[in-house]
Amino acid sequence: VEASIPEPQRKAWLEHQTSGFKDKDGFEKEVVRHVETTLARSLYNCDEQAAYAACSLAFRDRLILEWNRTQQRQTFADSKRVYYLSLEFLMGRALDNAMLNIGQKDVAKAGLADLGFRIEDVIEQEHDAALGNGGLGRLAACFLDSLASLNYSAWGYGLRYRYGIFKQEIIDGYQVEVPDYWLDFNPWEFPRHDVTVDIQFYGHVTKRTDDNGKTIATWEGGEIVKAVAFDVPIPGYATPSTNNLRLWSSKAASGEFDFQKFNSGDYENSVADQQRAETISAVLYPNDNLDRGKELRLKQQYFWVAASLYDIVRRFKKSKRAWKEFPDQVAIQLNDTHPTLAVVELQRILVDLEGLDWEEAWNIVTQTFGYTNHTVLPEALEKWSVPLFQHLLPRHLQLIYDINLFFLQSVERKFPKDRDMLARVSIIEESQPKMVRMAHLAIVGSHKVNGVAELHSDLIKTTIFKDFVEVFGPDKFTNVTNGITPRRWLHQANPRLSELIASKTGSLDYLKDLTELAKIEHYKDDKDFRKEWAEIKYANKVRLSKHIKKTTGVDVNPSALFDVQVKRIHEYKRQQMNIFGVIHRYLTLKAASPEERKKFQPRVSIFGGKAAPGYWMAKQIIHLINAVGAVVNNDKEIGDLLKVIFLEDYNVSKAEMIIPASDISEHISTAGTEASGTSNMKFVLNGGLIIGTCDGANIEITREIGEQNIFLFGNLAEDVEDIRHNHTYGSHTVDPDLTKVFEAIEKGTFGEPKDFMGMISAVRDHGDFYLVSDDFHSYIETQELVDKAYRDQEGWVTKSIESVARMGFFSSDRCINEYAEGIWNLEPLPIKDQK
Ligand code: BZD
Repeated sequence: VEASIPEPQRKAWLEHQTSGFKDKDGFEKEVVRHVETTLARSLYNCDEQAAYAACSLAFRDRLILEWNRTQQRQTFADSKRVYYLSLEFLMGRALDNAMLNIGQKDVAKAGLADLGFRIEDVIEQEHDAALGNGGLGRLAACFLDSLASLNYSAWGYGLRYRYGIFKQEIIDGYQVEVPDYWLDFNPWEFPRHDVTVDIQFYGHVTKRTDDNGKTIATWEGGEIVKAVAFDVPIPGYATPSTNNLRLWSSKAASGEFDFQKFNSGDYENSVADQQRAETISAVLYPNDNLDRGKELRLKQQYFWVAASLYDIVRRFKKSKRAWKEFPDQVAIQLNDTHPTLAVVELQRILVDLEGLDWEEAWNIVTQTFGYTNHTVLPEALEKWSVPLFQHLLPRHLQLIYDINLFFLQSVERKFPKDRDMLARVSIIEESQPKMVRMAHLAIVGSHKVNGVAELHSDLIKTTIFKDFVEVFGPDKFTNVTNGITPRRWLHQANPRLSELIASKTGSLDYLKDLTELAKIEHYKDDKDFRKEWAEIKYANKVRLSKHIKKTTGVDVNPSALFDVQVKRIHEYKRQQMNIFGVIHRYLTLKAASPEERKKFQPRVSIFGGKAAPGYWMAKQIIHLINAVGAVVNNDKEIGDLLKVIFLEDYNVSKAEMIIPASDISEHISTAGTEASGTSNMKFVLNGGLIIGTCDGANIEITREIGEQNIFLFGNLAEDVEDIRHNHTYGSHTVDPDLTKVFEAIEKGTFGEPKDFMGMISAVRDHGDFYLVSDDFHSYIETQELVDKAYRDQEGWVTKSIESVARMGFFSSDRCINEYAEGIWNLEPLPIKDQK
């Protein structure tokens, strides 16, 4: 890189490379400079917001240098890159992470203290980057962290939503959605007004035959929208590698409103085109695990996919390589089916624009893509209506039909006369209207398909994608169990625990190789170690208690058992079972004598999570939790024995505070429904135990940490189908304890019973699809075991330490290495001056 800098600029360049802050004083100087010049504020009205801004800008300056160098290094190396296409990146805050990864948090802490600020308060000023719904979006963020930390050449591609996931307010016990406008001040993005792509929609296709008899298709007309790139630097931990996340923002192609319309007095219409274009990247769809088939969503998908592919192909073409080398230079991972149009778009580029033969193009396409599935829930599997496709993307629909034709011909050769098989695997569903099945397209267009935990990867092979295993053979299907980044989810979220661990493992190196955690198991009987372990958990609970007091007004006792369920509200995740369990506990306490009550283990039941705005049942669940809290928390007879808290607006930064404060967390989905779960890993890594079903990654967590360290209950995935069948065709009786809970609700114990009848009748009258009643008894019994285990504090601490020590497998570094080896065929790019 250095050698390519022209001589006149070389000296200045070299000086610039070492500029920035080396120590506390250097850092302060930079902060003051940014306050006074960049922010144009005077130091005597520098509040915490300004300190956050200046501190971020100071670190950003450092980051940019490493970022430029990394990009140059990757370009010069000219080796393979992976592109992670995700409609969601749930990044959370950036400053703390930047300080950690640049390795100068201590300097910043001391410098900010000199200037009169506490670093924690400064960090708190940052607005979360919340461009995601839940697990899928947060997984993408953990992956970017690992890709950079492991020195892989990797880019993320996404959409730059003007509004991220809505902010949740709880008003009178109900969820209210407030828009999340997060771009007021965002120092972590860089607009690239020179990097734009024109994206076409609508129009029509004409076909002609050239001199060689080849059919040439041309997509013409329609409308053009401009995609503008915004880049976000992604620093790695303990490495100078800083990768790029490129987010696309939509703009009217003209860039301006229509002057002609404006001058002729048609003011309103002059801005309408511009607004219509900007609508594409305006807002994140707030549904998780639900496909609603809206036109704007399909527009978002094509807009983002087409811009990203244009960018990727443009970069490849600069290398002047032959097309057949494309898959040696480029791997593209599809985060669920949302980017599946990329398969069709690449085929279109190769065939229509670059003139390759169909076969050659299709080989390139399938070698390039990998597809990750995150759900088996039928309502989440994406389908688009053929008429909508025809209207919005006419050429793509033709290509899909051709892809399907060739695919079905190959199936027919393998399974002659099996018409049913053809209908089942077809990319087109023969319904009214016809639908494009995106998962089928993703499978056909990729060389590997993976699930996100062992059980889930087995389930996709035996249920939703069973026929494809027959068609392609089992090797196309694989498992990569999810992971989480220990940098954010241990070191940043729980600095005292991280320090304690480092004091025993010898250094913070375990953050780069999480299996090093095993070393702390030697200290599980060490008195001082155990004492500090318990003290740290207590301190984290005190911190959360203060937050609870501040935000809800409720006093909770930090010595009580903290029972936490924080995740998106969904029937399959069964928050309803949890709150029914809480009601059961309340009724039991009320029925007990004062003497008996003393024997009960005090508990704080903590809930948090957003409901999709149109998900009526999820909103009812939130309402019931709040209604129960209002009664229980004000019941003098109960006092500290039971508190029920709903924490408003659960997000990444709140997770960083809540997770380290948990004693027991709930991962209680109906077996076979939660693909993996990732918060389960975060809780255990922070010394909390879990109560859960045999679902998703709970199973592998159990295998790693040992059955004695987890509270499993409930029916198994393999039995769910039969049980459901029985609900419908056999006799279905509701569990007697649950019946008592329903009676209490129907009596009006928690307010207007009709507000909660949906939840009751789902179990009693509508087949109890999620097996709440079937699992209730075993759930209650297991909760009693939790109480008992918690009363033995020494035994509990042992479980906690053993569990953390055995969590090495669940690092997203392990997970990314598995993708790199098994799917992308990608090696890290070695760095000479690695820290
Ligand atoms: O993906 C989640 C699964 O439910 C979890 O079990 C799993 O751990 C994570 C990561 O693999 N899926 C989602 O979060 N899905 C969505 O958010 C989503 C969003 C839009 C459309 C469909 C699904």
